[in-house]
Amino acid sequence: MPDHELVTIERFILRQEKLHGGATGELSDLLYDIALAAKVIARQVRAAGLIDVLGAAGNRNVQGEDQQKLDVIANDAFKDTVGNGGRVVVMVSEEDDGPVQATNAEPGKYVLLYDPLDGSSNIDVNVSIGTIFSIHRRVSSKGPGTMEDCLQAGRKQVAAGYVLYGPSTMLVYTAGHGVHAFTLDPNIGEFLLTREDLRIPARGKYYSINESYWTSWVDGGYRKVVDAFKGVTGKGEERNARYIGSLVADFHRNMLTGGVFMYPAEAKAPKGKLRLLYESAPLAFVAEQAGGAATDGSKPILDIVPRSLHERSPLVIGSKDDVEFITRTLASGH
Ligand code: AHM
Ligand code: MG
Repeated sequence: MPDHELVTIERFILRQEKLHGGATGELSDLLYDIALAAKVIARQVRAAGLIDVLGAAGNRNVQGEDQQKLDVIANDAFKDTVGNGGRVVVMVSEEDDGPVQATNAEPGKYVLLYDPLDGSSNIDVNVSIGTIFSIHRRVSSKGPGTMEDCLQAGRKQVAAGYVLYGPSTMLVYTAGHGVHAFTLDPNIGEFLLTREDLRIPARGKYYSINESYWTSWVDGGYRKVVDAFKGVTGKGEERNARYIGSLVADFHRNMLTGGVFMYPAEAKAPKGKLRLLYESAPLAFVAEQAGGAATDGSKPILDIVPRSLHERSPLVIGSKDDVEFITRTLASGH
């Protein structure tokens, strides 16, 4: 791409479709719809301190209207854009108990699984938050989407990505041909290509883990890992620490600088905290496409076959060498 060429996400997706062939354009349309939802959410997030979107849902504002929490607003933005865009048959959201069927008379062939606004503890304190999305092809042949459509292994994803609402809004996605990043230019309202074929460094600069769970990690091997990263073991594995507590922000930083994020099982969350279908699996697809790796501690995240919509899994994700080091350390006993 010449230095001065401005490539919008629409143009880029169209080019990718031509390059990789066989596409009907439906996936491209779905990705545009997701980009539109991201713009709607970004607009709300930007105004979060100004309008009554902060705080708990269920309150009434002075006009007597129901106030909505930002994550409810974000979920609705997806339903309004993607839910009736004609490309999906069914959607699964962190915010909804069960699957939500598309509202079109003729639904599309894709399944969308998403976390509309992740990092809830950071929403009210003006710290970066994100959206995560995962796309599968439906496996049922007709009618409403089924549980079988929703419960597919991560390896079967056709596309996945995230949106980071930080100092600028970024959308990062893969459709199985590398990872590409776009930055929202708020003046023209377009996502512009800013990084093509993003690669995560093999060895990271940072490790990210909530160390306050140190005594309650179910697998004590994580204490060995963190000791190594702190230099306690003296084996040259020292890293710097960064933990925002916003998965998308922690993951994105590690993607750019190299690093590894861990959320192990702990006493109060025996399968970890993060949800497989719309948090761990999509980021695992992005990580692998960028040359990184993701595991639950013993097997690749993308190989796990989910049994329920909101299933959780431990997560170790990021730079390949670091994920391998952690897997080896966990396997070596302690
Ligand atoms: P959420 O889906 O309720 O927002 O929780 C997920 C978030 C992640 O963004 C983050 O990595 C994690 O929770 C932080 O959890 P903890 O505060 O236990 O470290
Ligand atoms: Mg979440």
